[in-house]
Amino acid sequence: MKTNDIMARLRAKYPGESEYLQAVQEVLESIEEVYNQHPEFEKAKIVERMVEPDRIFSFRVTWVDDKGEVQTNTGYRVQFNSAIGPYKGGLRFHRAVTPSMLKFLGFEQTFKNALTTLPMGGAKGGSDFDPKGKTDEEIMRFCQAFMWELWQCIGPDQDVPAGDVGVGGREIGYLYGMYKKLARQYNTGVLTGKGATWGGSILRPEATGFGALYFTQDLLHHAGKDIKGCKVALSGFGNVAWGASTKALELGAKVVAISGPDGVCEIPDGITPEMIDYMLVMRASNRDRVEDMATRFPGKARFTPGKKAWSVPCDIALPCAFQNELSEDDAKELKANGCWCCCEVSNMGCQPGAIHFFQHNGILFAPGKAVNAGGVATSGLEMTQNAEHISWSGKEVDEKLHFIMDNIHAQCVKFGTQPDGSVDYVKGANIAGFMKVAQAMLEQGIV
Ligand code: 2IT
Repeated sequence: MKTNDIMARLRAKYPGESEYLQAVQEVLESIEEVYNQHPEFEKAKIVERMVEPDRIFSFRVTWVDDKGEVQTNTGYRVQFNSAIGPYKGGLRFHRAVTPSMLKFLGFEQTFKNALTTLPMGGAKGGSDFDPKGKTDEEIMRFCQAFMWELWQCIGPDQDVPAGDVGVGGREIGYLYGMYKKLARQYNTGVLTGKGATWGGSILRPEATGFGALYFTQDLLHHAGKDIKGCKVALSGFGNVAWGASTKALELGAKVVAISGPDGVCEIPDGITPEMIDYMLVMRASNRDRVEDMATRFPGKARFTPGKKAWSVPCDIALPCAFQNELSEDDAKELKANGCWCCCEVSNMGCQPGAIHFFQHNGILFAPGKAVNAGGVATSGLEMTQNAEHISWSGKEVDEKLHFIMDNIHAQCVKFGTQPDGSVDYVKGANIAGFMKVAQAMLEQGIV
């Protein structure tokens, strides 16, 4: 297998699918050497099969807004790979959603889910629906119309969607309500991220952020460092940023910046629990503005329009928002301001130039598919609870989540340790995830 040849073919076949091509290239570069030591992979054309989604559903979603006007969006579900379990992955509602974006996310999800050690294949879905400025009623009608098309593609042992950007507990509720009506079954295992009183797992909302901080702690310990007293800059103010801030505070770190599409809020004395709670209000408002934090907490949070979180001096950077949100220039600015660690919490949050810069300038870096896997891992735990018709306590879920994150860190160390003793977490995560999926595909024959 030669990465360059495969990439040339994919570029010709899928021109313009930049996010998808970027994600594939990163994985292929990481695994090429190991892959070529396995002639049985080459014979079964594992890579050629793995980079193509199993199937993509695309559908029209028509709904009526509050003014009575008819609106049409496009919905998708990319079922990427089912070698190690039923399709599993979130739904993203965002104006910029394209098939390329969902293909990259489904591809990443396949390896991430393998890292969790739970039996889940990879998928992603969503719509170019823009939640910004929408009312609660509009969100509900859109979710209902979306599920009307999606419901026959999913099922507890077939494909289990969850949340992602623009899809949280509220949206999962509306989606589930409509699913139940159409399927005429109380099939809780069909979606994860449900409310705690109707089949949801305790701690699923916190899990991505908590897991990311457990992983960060492991990475720091491995490097002989401690998170206590560290200054953390993070992007976003949604579900992931909320969970990450909560755990960062609990572990004794200080969150000095959060950000949004409108700019950055600098918080010199560190974020408080009250401010963390307010993130939930900001998310539910659909205003998509981080400036609201500074308006609500004048004197504590200082808003600067047009700036990113990466302009604020910190020890640890945690991208928690969107793909490619941290550029090479941002990486250089972070370093110049004293940052020495970046754990990617968003999927593919760092541009390739930024990762290259971190890795060649002594900055500890770990990729999203390892760092953020606690979210989908806890979705897997939700599926188990649903299948058994039971509900675990927060303590039980947290212990399992922590164990899974420690295990993912250990897999990265196992497959990513370099001759000089340092750990290449990108390589480690990609090889560990790839080997598991590849082996399963091999054992299941040419399908
Ligand atoms: O990117 C992700 O891992 C998620 N959005 C969570 C997916 C899930 O099925 O919980």
